[in-house]
Amino acid sequence: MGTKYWQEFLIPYHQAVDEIVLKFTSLKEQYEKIGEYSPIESVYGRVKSVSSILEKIHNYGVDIESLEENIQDIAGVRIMCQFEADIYEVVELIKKRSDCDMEIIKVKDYLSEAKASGYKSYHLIIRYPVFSVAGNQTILVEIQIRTLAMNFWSIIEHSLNYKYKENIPETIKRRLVNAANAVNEVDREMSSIREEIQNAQRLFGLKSSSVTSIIDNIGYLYKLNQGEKASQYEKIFDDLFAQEDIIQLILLRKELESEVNKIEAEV
Ligand code: 0O2
Repeated sequence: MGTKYWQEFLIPYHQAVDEIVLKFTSLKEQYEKIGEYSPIESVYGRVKSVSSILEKIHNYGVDIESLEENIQDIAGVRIMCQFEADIYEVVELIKKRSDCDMEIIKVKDYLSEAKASGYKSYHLIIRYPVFSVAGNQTILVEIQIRTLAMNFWSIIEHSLNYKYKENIPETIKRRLVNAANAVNEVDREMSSIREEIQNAQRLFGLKSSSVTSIIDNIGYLYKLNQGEKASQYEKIFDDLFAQEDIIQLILLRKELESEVNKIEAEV
């Protein structure tokens, strides 16, 4: 099978990965827009290289005719979360669209039970519809969901696998398991202060959106020839911003919004 075969074969896989990455990234942005905490921290996607596919065909004795059903991670999407609890929220988000575009056909839970290597992650194999130049078809996509800390460990461990071709020396294996335990400890510790961290993140998000709204509305007041009012608000804003008084900034935002609404109604 030549280059052209593989290029054409992989078209729907590239499309699926691009679409799914976009869908999850846009969900993350929507959470941010409405000032809610997002269980999705970042999203990454890749299509398996032809060389890795051939390696798998060789290692597992996969029949080329059944390639699409038997190699289930040709299209792969990885979702990173800040906290372990977020992983389950992301799984729920995917379950909700099971009748729509992401039908879950297999669950591999390496969270409740890590692999012997120390690897932790939650995997879902989904069936995803693709409409490409090749026509309409459904393909399998592997979604890996893990915390940032688990991702850090697994990227390094994976790169060692490349170096040692799965013959990682025992001493390094043991140290990797120790490192995996340390990573779990970090996740546990972070989870125990999850609420405080999330409150701080929410407050920071509110501050940022309030400042944007205040500055926009002061500019708008100038445009509406309300220069005196605008400069009064500007002064109040400068003082509150210097004092880092987030609560008063949020109240100022509300006051300015209703002031602008009132003036617009009068015009
Ligand atoms: P790549 O480069 O990410 O594509 P399979 O591994 O698909 O033959 P299996 O073992 O049933 O079959 O699937 P599993 O265990 O769910 O593994 C699928 C993917 O999970 C792997 O893909 C890795 O990305 C990741 N993974 C699984 N175990 C480990 C591990 O011990 N360490 C790390 N770092 N990642 C792991 P590939 O094809 O190995 O690699």
